[in-house]
Amino acid sequence: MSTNESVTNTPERQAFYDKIDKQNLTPLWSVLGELVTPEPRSKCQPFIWHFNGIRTAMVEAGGLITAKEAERRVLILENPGLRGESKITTSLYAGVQLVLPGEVAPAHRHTQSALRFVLEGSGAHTAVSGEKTIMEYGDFVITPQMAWHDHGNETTEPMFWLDGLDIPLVSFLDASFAEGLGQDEQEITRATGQSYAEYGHNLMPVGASGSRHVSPIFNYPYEQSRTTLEAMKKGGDPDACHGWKLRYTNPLDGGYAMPTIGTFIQLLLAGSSAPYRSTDATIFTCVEGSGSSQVDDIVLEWGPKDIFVVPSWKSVVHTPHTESVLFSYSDRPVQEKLGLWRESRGDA
Ligand code: GTQ
Repeated sequence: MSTNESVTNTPERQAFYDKIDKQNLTPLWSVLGELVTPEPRSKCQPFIWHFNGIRTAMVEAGGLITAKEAERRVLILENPGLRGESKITTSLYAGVQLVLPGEVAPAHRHTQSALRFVLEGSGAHTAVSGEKTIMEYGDFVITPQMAWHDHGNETTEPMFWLDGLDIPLVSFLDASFAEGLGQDEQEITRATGQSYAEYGHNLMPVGASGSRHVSPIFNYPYEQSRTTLEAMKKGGDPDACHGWKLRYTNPLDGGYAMPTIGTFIQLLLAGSSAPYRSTDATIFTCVEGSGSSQVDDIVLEWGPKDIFVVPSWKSVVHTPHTESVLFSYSDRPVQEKLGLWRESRGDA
């Protein structure tokens, strides 16, 4: 199919366009080339936020507003190509949240799904559907859609984490519902760690009938992820593009842990990976190590807790300076469900 970039205008055509405009009609041939592009054409840009800069701003925010007043004290990471839209990629949101010692972020729930990836602090908690989980560096925590959740910090250190939500996806579909509980903290009805005890060890309660949309595990501890990566490293050669890369799964069906957001953790050795691109724009954060990632001709230099974006269909080459661990998330489960996801390895 031709991609109709430039249909010439004539006075007759323009007069026709102006006339039908009053009927809320518009000619496809003027816009076809922009609508149906030969390849993804995204406003999303490759970009990196260094944690130090975010942290300084967050600490300043901590002096300006409490978690309670803000409801969530978060600074949104806005992609420079998508300013004003509260998006880090076209379909996903990212923010960094701070909960100071003694604070509570009050209980609410919404149709948007959230992930937390812990960047700094140890021992603060989030409560989800009646169960608390204690959060440690590198833990991946899920807040399923419409699950009541509140966050608290009973430690003496501030707690920072990366929030990843499907806010743009849900608003694209006009499917946002939200409500507050009307009290700071929800009632706790289950023991801390209960979900992981029941579902996190290759066993599950017989007759379990949880939602298959989302994993019944809501904290995937880093200690476990790291151990698995190390075992993979001992067990075989790395993938040329990804090193040793793991997908977080829902133990009920082996699918993604969350319905709308795919989450991954990978171990890369020093040296350059083979070029890779895929249609799921991906948000990365470095857990251990340091290095650079080249996206087209832009070089993003990262160290621990830095957060960077690789847009859809842009080729990326990772070059860790030392052995490194990256956590990442994207809308891949959605694209796969819709038959849209594509990847290409190497220079193809
Ligand atoms: O912690 O519930 O970054 O509702 C944005 C919206 C965090 C949360 C965000 C939210 C939350």
